[in-house]
This record gives sequence, structure tokens and C-alpha cells, in this order.
Amino acid sequence: MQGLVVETFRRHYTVALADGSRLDCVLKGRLATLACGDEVEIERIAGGGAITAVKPRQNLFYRSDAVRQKLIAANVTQILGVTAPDIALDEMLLNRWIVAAEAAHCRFVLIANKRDLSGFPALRERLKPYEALGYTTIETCAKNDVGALRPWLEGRQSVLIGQSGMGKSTLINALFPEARSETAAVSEALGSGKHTTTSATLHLLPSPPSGWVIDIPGMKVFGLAHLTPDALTAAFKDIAPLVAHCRFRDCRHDKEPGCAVQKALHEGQIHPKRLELLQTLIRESSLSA
Ligand SMILES: Nc1nc2c(ncn2[C@@H]2O[C@H](COP(=O)(O)OP(=O)(O)O)[C@@H](O)[C@H]2O)c(=O)[nH]1
Ligand SMILES: [Mg+2]
Ligand SMILES: [Zn+2]
Repeated sequence: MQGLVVETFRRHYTVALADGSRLDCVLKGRLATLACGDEVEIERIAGGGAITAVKPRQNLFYRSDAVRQKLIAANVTQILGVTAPDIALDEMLLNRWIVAAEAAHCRFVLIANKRDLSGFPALRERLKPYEALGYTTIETCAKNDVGALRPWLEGRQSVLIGQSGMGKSTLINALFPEARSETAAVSEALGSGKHTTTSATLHLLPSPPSGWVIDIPGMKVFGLAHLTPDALTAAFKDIAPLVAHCRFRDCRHDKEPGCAVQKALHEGQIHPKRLELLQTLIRESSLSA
């Protein structure tokens, strides 16, 4: 049988089957860790299923911490970054999501939530530079209207990411009304404490048009040390085209003579914070190498 990993909990996985049913599965043998979005082969065993194989993945969405890479989701085609006017926006974190999305060849889209709040026009202004980079902003009010978001989800395999308090859970509940009851039923069946430690949950869209959205817990840090300096640079749409014009192949775009990136910076073509982040990420990457 084949299925889709929709929930992960240590080495236990909830797998959705083609007929809509769900099966609690364990991982057989020495297979590596799986993530939501993985397509798997399963065998029925007493009390559930055993995952016997994982289909080749289109891509993997990772972050890293000081010690290792952390797999967030598999087969992702879009990252949705949620923002709101009433929570201090950490733009360095937001830019890290963008880098992670680009490195995984995913489309990145911003959600500006809580459109009903008075601070919203200021948020809209703040997100304009991202529009200029080509990252669309979708405006929502998770509490009463998520219609604008729906067309962006159809046929896409998305990960929803955001700082705590931006409205991720409210968005998920509005988009997937059954999610609330589902979560309650699961925690009832397995005893309390289960879903506080659940790392990610995948919500299926009706098919057609199909697609899914993965809800991950809020993360205060988002390490990218697993990416090489070249991969990091390639993930900056504004900077990547310039580096071919730097005099030195290994230019760090700092004080090197003949640096095309510094030149663009002084001419106001790139944002200083974006270059600062690239330099920070390259430094973090070389520390972990
Ligand atoms: N005014 C307003 N409040 C919202 C909206 N969406 C979410 N909230 C509120 O923001 C708070 C945080 O929402 P929550 O979904 O728990 O955020 P999460 O931490 O990202 O999952 C809650 O009090 C929500 O009721 C919205 O569109 N407008
Ligand atoms: Mg939440
Ligand atoms: Zn340079």
C-alpha cells in the first residue's frame, strides 16, 4: 500500500491512505528519518502499519541547528511566510525563510495577516521591498476571510511558517475546519501530551485540485549552516547576478577590491540588511564546515 506522511512524532508516523483513512505507522529497519510530505510504501501489521520504503523525494526543506540538519518537510513546492502588524517582525528571520525556500527551489509567498488591525498599512509598506524582489504578499484576515489565500494553495505543496502569534493556527483552522476536531480526536485517542510534541502536521486540500499545507511549530531561530556559500549566494535574487562581476572568485563582498556587490550597495541597488545577512550566513556556514 502507498500513503502520505501527514504527522510525525519521534519515530511514529501518521500515514494518509488513498481511501482517506489514516494509519499509525512505525519505521521498519534502518530507514532514515521521514518528514511530512513523504510518500511511503506500507505493510499492515498488528495495530497499524510498518513503513517499508520511501519514494524518491522531489526536494527536502531543511533548517539546521548547531549540531545537525533538521528535516522540516519533503516534496514541498511553496513556502508561505506569515506576518502580522501587532507582533514585532523579525526581518532577518523572514529573510532566512526566503533563503531556505530559494535553496529548496520553492516559491516563496508572504501572507500579511490581521488586515482588520489599524497597524496594517504600516505592515504593507514594510513588505514592499519584498514585492520588489518578486515575493508576492497576500492579505488575509484569518478570523473572517481567507478567500484570497485559497487560489495560492491549489495544486501546491506548501509549508506555513511564521513567528508565534502571527495567526498560523487561526489560518489553518479557517482553511481546514476539520483540523480542530481532528487534532482533538487524535490527542484523545493517544492520551494527552501527544500533540504538544508533534513536530508538524500536513493538511490535505480536497481533490481536485488537491495539494496540501504543512503546519510547523513556530521557530525563533532558523539555521542555514548546511548550505554552502555558493548555495547561499544563489538564494539571494538581488545579489546572485552581481557576483560574477566581482574581481575575485572567492570574494566575500566585504572589503575586497573590485567587488561588484559593494558597488551595487553604494549605488543603493541592494539593501544593506540583505548583504549583511548573506555575510552572516556565509560565516555561519564556514564555522560548521
Ligand atoms: N485581529 C485579528 N486577530 C487575529 C487574526 N488572526 C489571528 N488573530 C489572533 O492572533 C492571536 C495569535 O493567533 P494564533 O493563530 O494562535 O497564532 P500562531 O501562534 O501563529 O499560531 C490569537 O489571539 C488570534 O485570535 C486576524 O486576522 N485578525
Ligand atoms: Mg499556533
Ligand atoms: Zn564581491
